[in-house]
Amino acid sequence: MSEQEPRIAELHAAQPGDRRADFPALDQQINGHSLVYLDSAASSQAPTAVIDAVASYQQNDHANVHRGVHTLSHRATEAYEGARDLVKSFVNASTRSEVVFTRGTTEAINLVAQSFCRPVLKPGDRIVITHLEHHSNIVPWQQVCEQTGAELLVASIDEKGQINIAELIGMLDERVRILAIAHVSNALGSILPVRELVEKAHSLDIPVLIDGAQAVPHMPVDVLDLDCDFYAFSGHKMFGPTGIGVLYGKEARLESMPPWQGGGDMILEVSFDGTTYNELPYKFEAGTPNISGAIGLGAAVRYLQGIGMDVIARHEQEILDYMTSELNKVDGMRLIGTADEKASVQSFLLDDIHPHDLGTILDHQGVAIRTGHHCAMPVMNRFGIPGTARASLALYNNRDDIDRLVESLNAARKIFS
Ligand code: 7TS
Repeated sequence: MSEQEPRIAELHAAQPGDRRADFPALDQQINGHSLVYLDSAASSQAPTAVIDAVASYQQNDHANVHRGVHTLSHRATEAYEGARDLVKSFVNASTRSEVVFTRGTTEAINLVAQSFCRPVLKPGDRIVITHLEHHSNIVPWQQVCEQTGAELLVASIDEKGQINIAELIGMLDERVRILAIAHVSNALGSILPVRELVEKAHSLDIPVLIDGAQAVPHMPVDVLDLDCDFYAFSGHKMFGPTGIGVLYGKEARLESMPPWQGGGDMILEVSFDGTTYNELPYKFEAGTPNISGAIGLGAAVRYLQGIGMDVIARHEQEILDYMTSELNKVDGMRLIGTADEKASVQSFLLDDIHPHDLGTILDHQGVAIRTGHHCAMPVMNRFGIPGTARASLALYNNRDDIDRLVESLNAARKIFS
């Protein structure tokens, strides 16, 4: 064997798709069939590296952070803050103080709505979003508009599920206090031209929040390059634990914001005459944080960096293209979400089979998809449908998974014909 060969073998083993063995939950039978997991947009499975990191912390190092002089507290603090450093490098933030741990994307967006927007919004001000947002990037803005008298403007989408960019840009003027947009739509898979939109918004001094929940697990994300003011994402969609997520915010923006929640850890000094607040990012992390969740998220970041986000994006694009062409061959198929730029998600309807019935039949064959409105009811209204079936991909999916999906869809057609 030449010296080259083991290295080539190693590189080959590192390709996504072959990574199924890293994810113990994928190795099981569901209703007598090997599991095909196509619901990663809702929540992805965790690799052994993440499961072990969380277990090792719980077994050996658990204590509260930032407050103990004893060894376990030091270890817990080091691991928790180490995870912040990993996230910082993963999204290319400028400093670790720009990485705020939250419960997830939802909490991150609520934090911005309540701390960044609410104190300054007044009647006549505007917030701009798009028609394809997840409820998490709609409802917090509706609430803050109700609280302040500001107005919510919604940029429309076309039949393919692409935003009408000219219309959106036309909405941006001196009345707009924030533009809040998804990076990737969870219901349609459309990739939004976020960099271009940030540039346009910034030329009018409008800050931009990007909901990156469906982007971060699937493609390289560089917040410095995007130049966005805020970027939100969730650990459980990127192979980490639930209950942990991140708000990235530009330091100057975060500095200018009052704390959102009060309690331990977010203060420097408390007396009944008044309280002074801690520095960033702790100002926004009141109470004992999700320590094991952050450590698991750090392990997920390490895992993703070990493969490379470029490699993952290329792999998923290939599987997505294959899935699209194979689904198009199924009689009675109607794809919902056919944007030119897409990632990782395909919604569809099959004949007039109710999506829930379809999901149940697929589950009987070991194929896990999500059905319903996907927390994007306005998208469903736009297409005049109550819901869809949705197959969503992650780095561990391969062509065999798509073949199994198509087989089970054809079997479902037979049952209903
Ligand atoms: N934003 C987007 C684009 C999402 O896809 C989701 C979750 C959220 C925000 C909320 O994330 P959380 O972690 O705070 O709950 N999307 C989905 C989904 O598509 N199916 O289940 C959850």
